[in-house]
Amino acid sequence: MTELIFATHNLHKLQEIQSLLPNGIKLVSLDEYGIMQEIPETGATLEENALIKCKFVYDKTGQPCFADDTGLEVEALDGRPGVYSARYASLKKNDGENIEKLLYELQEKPDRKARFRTVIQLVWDDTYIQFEGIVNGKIAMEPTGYSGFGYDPVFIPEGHERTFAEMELEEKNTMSHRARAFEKLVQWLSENI
Ligand code: ITT
Repeated sequence: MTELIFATHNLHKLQEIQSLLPNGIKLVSLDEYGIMQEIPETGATLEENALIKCKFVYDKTGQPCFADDTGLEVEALDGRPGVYSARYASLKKNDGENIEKLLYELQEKPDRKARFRTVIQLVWDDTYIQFEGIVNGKIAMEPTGYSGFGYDPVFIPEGHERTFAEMELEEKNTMSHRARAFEKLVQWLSENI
């Protein structure tokens, strides 16, 4: 059994990845290692933040681990909120306020194209490697649905009529940015360990 620490404090991310795990991989949470403090995200890109989070945990534990940094990139806002998605409206990391600000900024804009981008950083025996996952879509006119987290109530993936928040976790996992990045990680592990 391969044990991998997931360097996140976000229980929704943990739940999504948990349900994507193939046989033979066991996920270990930060709680199980007693790592409770918030990991500073001071990078200027998703790539930098994923590396910071992963390295923080690897330096403390020496165990194989990975981190996920995700951003919502909105075309009409030149890619914002992007790496600042969590603290878009304020330093408080409040999902409701972030959505409110996003809808306000898009009020006058006809182009509502957006994408979620996830960068997963893995460290395995001193090998550092990143995997990217992207899902294209658009921003809804108003929040709908109660599943998921973050910006899910306003994100409609391409080819669908419903937001991620109107989908069960299993359906989101068939197409999400996170699932696509994690799939690449699993593939890498199957070829390299
Ligand atoms: P960790 O750093 O502990 O992993 P976090 O919640 O701070 O957790 P991020 O910095 O990656 O994670 O998240 C950036 C923002 O994007 C934050 O507001 C999330 O709620 C949002 N987000 C991330 N993944 C999402 C998803 O799958 N659906 C909707 N919103 C998401």
